Amino acid sequence: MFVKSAIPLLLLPSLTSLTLGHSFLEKVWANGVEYAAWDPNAGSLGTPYPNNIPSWYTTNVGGNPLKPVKANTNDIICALNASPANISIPINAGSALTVKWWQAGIPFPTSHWGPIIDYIAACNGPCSKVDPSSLKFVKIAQRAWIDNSTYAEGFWATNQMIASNGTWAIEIPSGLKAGEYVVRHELIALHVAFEAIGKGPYYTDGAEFYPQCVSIKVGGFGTKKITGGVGAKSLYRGDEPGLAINIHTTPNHADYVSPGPAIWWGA
Ligand SMILES: [Cu+2]
Repeated sequence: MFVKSAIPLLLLPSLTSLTLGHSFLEKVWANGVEYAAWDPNAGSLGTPYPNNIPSWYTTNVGGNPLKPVKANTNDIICALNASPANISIPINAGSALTVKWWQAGIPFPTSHWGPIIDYIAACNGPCSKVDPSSLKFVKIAQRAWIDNSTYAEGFWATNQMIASNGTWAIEIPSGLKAGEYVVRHELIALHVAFEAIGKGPYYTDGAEFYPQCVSIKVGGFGTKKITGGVGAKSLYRGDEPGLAINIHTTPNHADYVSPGPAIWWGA
């Protein structure tokens, strides 16, 4: 009994540092304008959600991951207890929405090898009023394994984002029809993805999902309309080949297949 109660105390320092090592968006850039992003840590200390931030509200203190068990819950849409941003920032179709991940002095842990995937969904009206579970997402970009350098697991998109000081550029599809959209930008960490091997869908452990949403407003005269998207709760099960995988056996993952749907025709 005494031994058992001592274990959580011994684990506490390492769990605390892991929590601080996860991440969320610090800044966003669109059409040359810099915006602050929502800081859930400040929120937990009483800072109210501002009215001039394009990244969605969440209560995800510490920027913690979602596990496969959450892949069919509302939290997978735009992070824990997310609700829409109050503003949608102007951006030209065909230009980049750039985001920056940052928490506690680093972008993200280098040990969290994995893909970076971007989705977009039409709000069909103001994104500030949208019901998150009504959003139908299409995939507009994905980058996963890059080469066999640097680590025993190879060099992945998350490593590239870290090497770029936490920044990542998301190209908004050229010719996209004018309107408001939610960009769902996501890191997936695979360092413990092996835990889900052979466990079936929505297992408690396995790959880690870090979704972040940003509301944008596209102008112009584009004609590409989003059709055929899926709700975020239908993107992943956790037992796909790209999510139930041991990445520690080789630095060569040239055969890696990113999870989720195919890239949208209009991207
Ligand atoms: Cu982690």
